[in-house]
Amino acid sequence: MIDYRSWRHTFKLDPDKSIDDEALEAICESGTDGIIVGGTYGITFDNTLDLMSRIRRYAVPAVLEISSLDAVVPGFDSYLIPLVINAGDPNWIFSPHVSGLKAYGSYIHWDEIIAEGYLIANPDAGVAELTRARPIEDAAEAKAYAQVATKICRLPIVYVEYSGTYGDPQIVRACKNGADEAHLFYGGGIRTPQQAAEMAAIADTIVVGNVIYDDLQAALATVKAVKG
Ligand code: 1GP
Repeated sequence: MIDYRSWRHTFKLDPDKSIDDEALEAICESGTDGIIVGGTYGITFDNTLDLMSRIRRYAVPAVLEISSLDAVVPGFDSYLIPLVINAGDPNWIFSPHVSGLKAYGSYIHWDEIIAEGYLIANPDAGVAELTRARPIEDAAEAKAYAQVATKICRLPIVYVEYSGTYGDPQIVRACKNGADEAHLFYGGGIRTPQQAAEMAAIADTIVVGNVIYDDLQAALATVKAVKG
């Protein structure tokens, strides 16, 4: 299993978005701790396999965050399995997991599987629409969600997902308090070194996504901001 607890910075690459070889090399050789492959829409076996094989030219650890049962590609170092803890559509809590285990259960290497309590904090994100995520009322509620994930469900990771917009540090801090010893990922809207440093001071690991495709140099600058 990958040592995600030592990760401070990751890039998230979306199989549905194109990235040329030069940009991919810069991302993989940037000094980031790991690459997460994942996305919400348009994820297929073929585009996931293609991206994985291109990332595999580099030594950086690569994990797949599974969002579609049609796109479970062997060959990653580990597999992140999200449980959407504020999903308004209950089918998003366990149904896909049951289907996945029925289909692939006998092939699973359990030491490669890492479950994450996924808290969707940006109501405008595609994944919020897909899962009909319940809005988070305030910091106390955010902390309670993190406690549900880590104290009740005993999940090792809480992932605060603000995908597409920069989050509220108070909400992220409340999640960190609730998560206690569990590991906190933060992702969403990081575009500058200052934002990277601010969220990395609260969360254990930050995830940088969209800016890779809009402004590669800005994306690369977030690594140094976190890892020095
Ligand atoms: C998305 O949390 C990641 O799943 C990163 O968010 O794309 O907004 O950087 P951004």
